[in-house]
Amino acid sequence: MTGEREVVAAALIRDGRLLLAQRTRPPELAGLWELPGGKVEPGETPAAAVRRELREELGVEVTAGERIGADVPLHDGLVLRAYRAELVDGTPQALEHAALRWVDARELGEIALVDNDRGWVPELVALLGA
Ligand code: DCP
Repeated sequence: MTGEREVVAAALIRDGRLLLAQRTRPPELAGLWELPGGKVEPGETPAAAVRRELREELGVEVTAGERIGADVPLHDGLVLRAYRAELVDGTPQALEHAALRWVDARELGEIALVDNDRGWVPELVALLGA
């Protein structure tokens, strides 16, 4: 029993742009943009969860890198953590999201992110080299 279950979110950056995905659910989050990810399964490492979630949601192969930003406590004992990710193979597709966008630092500051991801913006802007 660990008590705390992790949700991973991936900061996939290419050519100075960050990949954002537009949620379809639940209704209160639909239309908002997030770093793609999801719950770590029992017995799974966070890095493996990043790889699995991006395979499922975007149809791409990635490697998971270092953590960025602060932990975000969620409901029900979940904690949300962001990790860098590098694209290894494929082109991201919105398999489970409404749409995808590659945003630069300026666009990241203007887009409607889910509240939970907003605290990471300063670190993300720094990674985008703005
Ligand atoms: N979440 C978030 N920001 C992200 C990714 C996730 O705030 N960048 C939140 C939304 C949910 C929780 O984390 O409250 C779990 O995310 P998902 O619903 O996307 O994860 P799963 O698809 O793994 O969960 P399930 O299928 O159980 O709904």
